[in-house]
Amino acid sequence: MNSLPPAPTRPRSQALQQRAERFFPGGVNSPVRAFGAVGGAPPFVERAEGAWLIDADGNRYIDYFGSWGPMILGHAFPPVVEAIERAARNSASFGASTAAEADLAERVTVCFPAIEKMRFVSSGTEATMSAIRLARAATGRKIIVKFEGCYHGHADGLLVKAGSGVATFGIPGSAGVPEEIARLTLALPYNDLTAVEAAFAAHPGAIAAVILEPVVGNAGCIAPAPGYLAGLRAVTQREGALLIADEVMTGFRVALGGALELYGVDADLVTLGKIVGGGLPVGVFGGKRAFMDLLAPLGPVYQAGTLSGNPLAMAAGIATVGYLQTHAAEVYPQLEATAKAVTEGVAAEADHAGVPLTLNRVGSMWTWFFTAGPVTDYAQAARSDTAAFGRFHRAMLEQGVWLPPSQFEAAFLSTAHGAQEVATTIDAAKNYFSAVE
Ligand code: KE4
Repeated sequence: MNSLPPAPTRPRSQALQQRAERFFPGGVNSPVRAFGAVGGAPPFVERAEGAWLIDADGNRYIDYFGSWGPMILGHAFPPVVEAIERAARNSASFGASTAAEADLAERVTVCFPAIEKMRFVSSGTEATMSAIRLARAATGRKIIVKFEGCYHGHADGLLVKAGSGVATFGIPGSAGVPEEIARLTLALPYNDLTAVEAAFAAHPGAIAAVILEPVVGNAGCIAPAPGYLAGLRAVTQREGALLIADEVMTGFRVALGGALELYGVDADLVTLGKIVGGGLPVGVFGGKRAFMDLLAPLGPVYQAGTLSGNPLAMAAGIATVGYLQTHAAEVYPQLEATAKAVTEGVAAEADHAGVPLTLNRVGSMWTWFFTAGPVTDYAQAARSDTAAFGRFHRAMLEQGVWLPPSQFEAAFLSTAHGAQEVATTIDAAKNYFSAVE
């Protein structure tokens, strides 16, 4: 049994939370950080190194969300830190073109051949929002198809829930989203090609694009069913709609070339984020040259951004993607082996305790669903016992293992996670599940 850290005390985090609540709704700058889905008080992070987060009270945690994906090489990875430091000495931003933008773009297009041309933006939301505008311009159509459980950022047209019937229009998924905008989006069940066929039959010649997470991370991790991605590609090509692969989370994660490489499928437009910026704000939307050249200043589709292609973000992206490219042969097998060991080790402890748990994993992204499974779409994921997940999350955090604070999020690990982290995590799970037996 590995020695586990004593349960942490967090007086400074509590004081920082109170101060933060004076300035930010819920004390956070992104809702999931407030721990609303799991309960308990979120620690405030002061610094991080490798696989470990250190909070404001000096407590250490194994990090299994990695800034929600970007930190695939671990925190404060020296080549990335040094690249940012070097770039910062030349000023943080110019608002003019730099060589570094094409340096990163060259790497992106090698990894994602579907991306013949691209544009950098500063978030995944900007990337998907812009890709949808481009798809509507390219097709002259208005309707967008998305899938329940897939999250593509918080642009109005993507905060949409499924309507009453499969082919009926969406309803606002957030206050402030006008129903007129929600009605332009259809939200269909994932992994169901008949639902997609029905939508195209109900709206012939009106669907501009189908956007999806090729491996879902935002319902928890859900893999595409065999043939699903190829089926979507065939239907969209037949119907003259664009297929947008939202690889913000999966890009460089499930393979160097993302899900498109892993499953051998193509897409008309691809969005990237997270890892491509190495932890700094970068989003990418790109694809076939004919579509991308519709963008200003060449074409009629307007899109812009003050900090797009920011030199510090480019430096972090080049260092991160560059390292992944030159070390792919060992990085991805290592991530696979570490993720297999820790996820199956924890699942075995749950099984031994008779706790229903379904493990969905693709490479180094995964979710332990607290339900008997299978989990192949959002409706099945939603059957999970979220209270049980909350208890698990809090117990693991108390033992120095920081999981993503929601049943409906994917966990990630990095090249900095090794045998010690795996053993400590499994021991913490064993402690928890043996207590609930
Ligand atoms: P951002 O605007 O948060 O950079 O990216 C939006 C986005 C787009 N597409 C996919 C597939 C994504 O996963 C995301 C953002 N992911 C969430 C995590 N589930 C970000 C974490 C947060 O909202 O704080």
